[in-house]
Amino acid sequence: MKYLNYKIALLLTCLTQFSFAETGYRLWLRYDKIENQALLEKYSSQIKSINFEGNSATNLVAKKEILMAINGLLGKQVPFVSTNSASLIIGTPQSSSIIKAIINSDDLPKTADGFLIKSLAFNGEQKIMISATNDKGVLYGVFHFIRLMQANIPLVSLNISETPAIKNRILNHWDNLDGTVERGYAGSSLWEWHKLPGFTPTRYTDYARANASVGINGTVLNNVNTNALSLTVPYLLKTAALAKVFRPYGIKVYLSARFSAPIEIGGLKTADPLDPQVKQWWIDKTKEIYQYIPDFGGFLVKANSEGQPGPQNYGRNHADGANMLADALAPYGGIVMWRAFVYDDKVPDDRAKQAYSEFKTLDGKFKPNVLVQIKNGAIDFQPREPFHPLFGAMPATPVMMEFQLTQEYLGFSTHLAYLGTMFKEVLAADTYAKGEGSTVAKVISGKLDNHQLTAIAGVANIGSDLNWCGHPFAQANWYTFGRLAWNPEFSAGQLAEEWISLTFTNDKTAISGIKKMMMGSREAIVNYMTPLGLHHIMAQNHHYGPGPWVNDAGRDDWTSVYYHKADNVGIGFNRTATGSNAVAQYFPAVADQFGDVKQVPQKYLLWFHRIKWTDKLSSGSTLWDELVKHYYEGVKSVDSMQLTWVTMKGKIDEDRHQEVTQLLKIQHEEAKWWRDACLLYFQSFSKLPLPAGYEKPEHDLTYYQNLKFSFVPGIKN
Ligand code: BDP
Repeated sequence: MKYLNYKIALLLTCLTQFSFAETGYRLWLRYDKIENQALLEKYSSQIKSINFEGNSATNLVAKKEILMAINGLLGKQVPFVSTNSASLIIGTPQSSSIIKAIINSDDLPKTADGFLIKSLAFNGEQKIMISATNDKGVLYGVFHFIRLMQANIPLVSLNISETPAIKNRILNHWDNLDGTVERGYAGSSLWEWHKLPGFTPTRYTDYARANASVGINGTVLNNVNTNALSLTVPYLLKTAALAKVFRPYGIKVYLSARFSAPIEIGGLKTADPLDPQVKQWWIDKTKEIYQYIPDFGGFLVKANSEGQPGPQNYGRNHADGANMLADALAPYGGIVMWRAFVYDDKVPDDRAKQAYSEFKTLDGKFKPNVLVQIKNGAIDFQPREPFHPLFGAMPATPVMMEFQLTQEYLGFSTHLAYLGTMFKEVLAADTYAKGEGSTVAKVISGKLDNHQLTAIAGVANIGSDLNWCGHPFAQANWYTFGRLAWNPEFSAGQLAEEWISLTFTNDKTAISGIKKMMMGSREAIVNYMTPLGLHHIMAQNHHYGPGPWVNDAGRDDWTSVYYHKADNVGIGFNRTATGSNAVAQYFPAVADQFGDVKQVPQKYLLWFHRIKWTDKLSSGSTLWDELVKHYYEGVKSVDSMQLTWVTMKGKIDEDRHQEVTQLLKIQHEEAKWWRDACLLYFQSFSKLPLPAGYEKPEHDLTYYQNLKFSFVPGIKN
């Protein structure tokens, strides 16, 4: 008997441990029972029953979610009732007679997808109502309400009215049809093309839930370096199967379109956008797509960039190419997202200037359903870049933002990098396009130039890893991207807190410690990788680790020496009037600041200026000493993150605590690697010593230069 009891106890332990293992799979949608007893009782007394009328597919998934969340958070079954005695009432005035009776529909947000959560008294009873003008708005309201409960916010005097600032909030998957993910560090592609359309595992629904919960309403399924096969019928059927899973969650699918598809899969001799046969091919193809996917979102296009085909192959311009696709999509309400990430090795101009030079003159030439998709900075998702000069420079064209969530240049999924601070730095940047206050956020939300068509994209960091994003903290970037796409005015700190409380804990000290780590994390990376405006000094091709010495990469603008220009005198890219004059692409107030070595923010110094090693900076130190200081500070910040993380032991689950502990250790080693390799390399020009007090690099420069890596993720090896 004793033995049997022991066995049962062992089994129970195993079962509980297994079921409570925090793999990270649940993301921020963890609906564990609320620990704060007083709050639990309060919530339970406030939510005794739910009335949720309406039976659309979107209503059904919202019902499922609210039930799962409330039952989980309260640890008991809360019934759905059909009467107005319910304490939580959900729906639109169209779907719910009770909502219609208790709410003046003028009080609901007018913008589609907006919602209202309100405490009110009805028939002498206190109630909470979640309402909107459409079912998607209700779904967003439901997720918001769940978030309040997860974050343990008191449900009193609620009057939350929200509408999304940006209409199309889209993830860009750089997923290939063979299951690999370009610049993906979280396993392989989520899309099992081989098993589609027949097999649509729960994971696809969970992906849709996660997106909808933060307001993401679109997903581009395939890589911008695309394969025309995506547009063939077998693949359209697979795409349609995904679209079917995502549809109830308000998520549209889009595809990257290969410009030369009319040749590759259409049997035409040309892909010239002005050729009538080519135009007709796209019209027919688009019609076919809508037959399979009636709410298809549209096309994303990378053209004439890094070897991809495009209109310029035929002597046409980007507007010609985009407009041809726009015409094909227009009858169905589809959009074209035409990327501005173009640069040409045959153009001898500074790469940072090329997108602007190419697109500025096309302003006003695009059809109304075209958006120009612009990366946050003019080079390429570097740890820090000044905002792209095209923002504000194309007032007659809807322009959208492209952020990169996958950390191609920020330590892959090994380094803890909270990108909320980076997103905000760019969104809050002032373009001065129409005087002070013309922020990038205002440009992309259409407010500055009065555009109705608005969008924002994030290159996804999601893969088949059990925890979706590789690093437990990388999930925060998916979360924050969605939340900022909904409202760019949210602060990075507020969103970090929100994510921590939903993902890890509601313990106040733990939240503030983890938040501190997150808020400083991106700056730490900038410091140990590319301080003071340095950029593009990573290893070639796979981009893993430092490579400031890269000087032969097939084309100059793929080397590092092109960007830092270090020599015995100094370092930095002169982009002022005496150099490439890239500063002139900004509006005068910005150009004057960036172009003046005395006024330029130190974080952009070497982006715009060439400085002598021994020149004194505003801090009073020489450039060399300042550079050294930043590199060492970067590593020190990782030390502090590690110290803080130790204090989280016991405050959060052991599983993820251990994972992050291990990852921080690797990050620390890699931060030192970046620091030592870069400083030794730059020292070979400056010939200056490390100031006293700094620990010496572990190896010599040759050691770092000779490091070789195989099978680095994110590229085709
Ligand atoms: C670069 C990536 C490359 C992408 C390219 C793009 O290294 O893999 O294809 O951006 O955005 O950052 O098209």
